[in-house]
Amino acid sequence: MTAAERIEELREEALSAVASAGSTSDLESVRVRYLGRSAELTEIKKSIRDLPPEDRKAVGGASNKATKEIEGALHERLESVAATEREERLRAEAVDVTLPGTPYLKGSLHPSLRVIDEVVDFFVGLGYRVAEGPEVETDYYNFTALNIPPGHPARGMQDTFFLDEGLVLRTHTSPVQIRTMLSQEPPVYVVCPGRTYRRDSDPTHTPMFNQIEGLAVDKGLTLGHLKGTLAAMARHVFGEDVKVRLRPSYFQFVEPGVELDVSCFRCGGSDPNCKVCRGAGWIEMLGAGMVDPAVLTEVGYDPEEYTGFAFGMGPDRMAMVRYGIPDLRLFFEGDLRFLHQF
Ligand code: FA5
Repeated sequence: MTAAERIEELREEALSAVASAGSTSDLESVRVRYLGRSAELTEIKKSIRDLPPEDRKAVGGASNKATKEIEGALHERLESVAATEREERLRAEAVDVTLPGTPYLKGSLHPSLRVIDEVVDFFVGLGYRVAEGPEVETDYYNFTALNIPPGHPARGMQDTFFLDEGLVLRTHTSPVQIRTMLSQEPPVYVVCPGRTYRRDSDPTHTPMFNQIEGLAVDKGLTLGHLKGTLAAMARHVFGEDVKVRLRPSYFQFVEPGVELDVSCFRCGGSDPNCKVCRGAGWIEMLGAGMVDPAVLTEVGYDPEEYTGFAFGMGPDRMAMVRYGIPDLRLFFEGDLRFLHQF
């Protein structure tokens, strides 16, 4: 076979290989095989100089022509194969931006926490400091220092969870009053939110519940200051139009003791069938009073020089009233269907 015939054979082979190549990498293999450094056609070109002079022109011309043709075919085929590959890739990577996104669960603040935040914010705005105390409390702070000595019947009124060795789960946030006064000199202005525990369980009582304690001790504080402060707080939490009233009450660690009612923020007393106040026109909100001089003496404050007022409220009950929730136990069951409503 002459060189020219072999070149023709290689040309045909290469062109048909190009035509049947289905991908850019197939085409690259075809290129290497027919035009690469050790391809047969390349070898033929390199050997031209060893041919007799009269043959050189014909073989040179034929090999150049074949090379150009194969290059042209490769180039053309590459364009169309690359375009197809690009289209396929784009189709595979396509994102339908109109599809709905993955839904995610949004958290929300617990109704009690909303009330706690509002009350605490209000007092912080007045210049009160936030104080905290332990939930496992000693008998001394929970009772004795609050003027409830061992054996006193007032202890029985709070259904206490007793722990070992004189420890209890605190039944109210009032022990934080004592801890605060023992740790600083007057004047004192603190609010103390926290969890409290009693052996109670019915629609308006749960074994764990929140309280917010407040304590102010300074020179010249009176019941008027207490009433004014709590009235402003009630307006902040329940709306500008609410009125407040004090009723006499009894707590061992205050004298006099009072309970504070707020006018029904739903009906203002005008609806005998009101679901919030049950027609009474008033809602009981918290216990309060002037700090008993015996308590001030116990922490080393001079009751001749200082007076104080204290109050303790149940933000869970306040949230029940505000959101019209009939059973307090719902608050602590962690049922998302309930919690997502807030
Ligand atoms: C006290 O606990 C007093 N320490 C409050 C106080 C502080 C009076 C300072 C004077 C001076 P009482 O037992 O009434 O008071 O509870 C206060 C509030 O806690 C109640 O009005 C109620 O809202 C809430 N509370 C009491 N027991 C429960 C319970 N088991 N579940 C939910 N809330 C409760």
